[in-house]
Amino acid sequence: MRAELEKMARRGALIVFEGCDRVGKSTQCQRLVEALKTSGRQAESLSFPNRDTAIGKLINNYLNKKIELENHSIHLLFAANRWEMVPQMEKLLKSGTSLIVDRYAFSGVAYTAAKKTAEVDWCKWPDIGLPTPDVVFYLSLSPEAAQQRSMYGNERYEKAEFQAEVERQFQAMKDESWETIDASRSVDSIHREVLETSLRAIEENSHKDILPLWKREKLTL
Ligand code: Z5A
Ligand code: MG
Repeated sequence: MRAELEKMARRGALIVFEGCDRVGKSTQCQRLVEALKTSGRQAESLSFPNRDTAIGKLINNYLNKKIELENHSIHLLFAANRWEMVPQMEKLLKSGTSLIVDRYAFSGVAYTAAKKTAEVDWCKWPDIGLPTPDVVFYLSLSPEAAQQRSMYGNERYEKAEFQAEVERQFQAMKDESWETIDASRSVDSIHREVLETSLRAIEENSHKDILPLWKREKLTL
């Protein structure tokens, strides 16, 4: 009976993949969800921007250069696109489903801050209070290597110089929940490392509260 109750109270882990363009985030998200499901665990994937919602469609048009939006405005839309998914995310996590998330608030900050039109703390503000990830896999790859990968260069931010600044912004946000992964390795080799760390994160966090992201008092505004 007690074991049964404990099992019911277990929450899923929030696992995020971050990094510059074409570093292999979506590939690894897909592999991880498949592996977790195959092992009998509950897992779902989620990606940001979520281009299916009304806000996401606006973001998609911006990324595909069909519309222009002022830098602060598009930043707030990316944040709104995450907030609109929070009720569903919390429901799934509480029900014991781990969420494998392809880009999150860190992308939001890194890409806007790289434009140099808004301060980092201003960029963080709209995402304060989102569920904090249990682990962030930061896939690291040189812009030159990323450019060799297919489909690079079609969307708004896919320029090597800009990507180098985005990388600097990501590096400045790292904390103890981040695992830096050398993304120049094979898909299988990265997957093995990611799976091992994810299984540990699922186990270690299953009875912990989901904390809010970023501390308001640490921001200087
Ligand atoms: N953005 C923002 O500004 N603010 C925000 O808040 C958020 C996002 C959330 C669209 O994101 C843009 O939105 C993005 C940031 C900005 N910038 N731009 N442009 P997106 O996530 O939708 O972008 P995407 O089109 O999916 O690209 P991506 O995510 O950068 O790619 P990826 O997911 O990292 O890579 P992949 O699709 O898994 O792999 C790329 C290719 O490499 C593919 O052919 C794979 O087969 C290959 N690959 C993957 N792994 C390997 C390894 N290990 N070796 C060799 N080849 C590999
Ligand atoms: Mg992707």
